[in-house]
Amino acid sequence: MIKDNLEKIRQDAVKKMMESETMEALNEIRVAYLGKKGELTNLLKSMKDVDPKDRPTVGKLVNEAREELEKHLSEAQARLAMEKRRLQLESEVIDVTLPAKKSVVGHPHPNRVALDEVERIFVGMGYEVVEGPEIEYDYYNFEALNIPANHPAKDEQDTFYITKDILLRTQTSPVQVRTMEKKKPPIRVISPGRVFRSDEVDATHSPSFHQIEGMVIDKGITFADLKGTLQQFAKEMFGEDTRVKFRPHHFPFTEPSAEMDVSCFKCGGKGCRFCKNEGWIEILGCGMVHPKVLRMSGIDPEIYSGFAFGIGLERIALLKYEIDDMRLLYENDIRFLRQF
Ligand code: 2U9
Repeated sequence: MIKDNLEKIRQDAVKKMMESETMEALNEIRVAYLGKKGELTNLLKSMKDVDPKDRPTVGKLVNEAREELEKHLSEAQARLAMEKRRLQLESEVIDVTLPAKKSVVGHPHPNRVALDEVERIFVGMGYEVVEGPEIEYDYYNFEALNIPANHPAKDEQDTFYITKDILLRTQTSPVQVRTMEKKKPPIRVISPGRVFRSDEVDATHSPSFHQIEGMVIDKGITFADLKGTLQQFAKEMFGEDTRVKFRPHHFPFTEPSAEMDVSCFKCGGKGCRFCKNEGWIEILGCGMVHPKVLRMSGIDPEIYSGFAFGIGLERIALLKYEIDDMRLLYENDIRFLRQF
């Protein structure tokens, strides 16, 4: 009787193991037949009903059945593991003949392209590129530059103040002031960077834009050095035939001060739509560093003199690449950027 039961259990278990399709199902079969409360264990418990003289034989048969089931179990486990691996490999198959996906790469911003060009020109003349903080003390942004307390630029409507003494720099000049405090002349630096002014956004204004300022301090520097340097810059930046013209101007930090125009690089100076028929395009402001500015930063104006200039980077980029709205420079639409 028990032998018949055993044979039936063995046959059923082997059949189920061979037919099992998942590891989970196989595990359930293992528990059902070989587990603590499984069929084979139950059968052993019923040994008490077997005639004692038959018990060794029956016990041996049960053990043999257990060994056989365990063998089938591990075979089924190996079969299912292989099947799982096969399905995984099948799903991960790569068709190496398919064309590769195009990776989306960015493009240098027109500001970056223009700045690279300006830096290349001045580094070529022996200038060092220096940078400084965008959050500045009122002292470095205004006072050290001879901008008095009642100057319109200091108005809260034009400058972003963080506290009474701390602000977002409105120009990169503080970098040159810090350079003068640290280094002895000769000094030849350009300082590109982001500046902030409380302006409404339109085609030519933004509350955050970029400047490149430059400064040279040494013994015997004159306005002729300023003119020669900026003329050479204009030629390299806008073409060998470019002419320059200086108009008197006023800045608190330079004396004398000027604005520099370049001959229109579209029409050569004859007058066109691009230069609004003027033949000239305003490019930068400049001047001889004010003696008070030199003295405040620890440089003796009786021994040294220097010139400085300031260029609006966006203005240069807009002109050079004939872009008519500054807002396009801040949208970072890759279709726009790719044109430059
Ligand atoms: C120090 C002394 C003098 C920097 C200068 C200008 C003239 C100038 C404008 C250009 C366009 C600002 O972005 S813009 O609106 N800048 O016209 N900047 S001279 O003079 C300095 C700088 C530092 C110590």
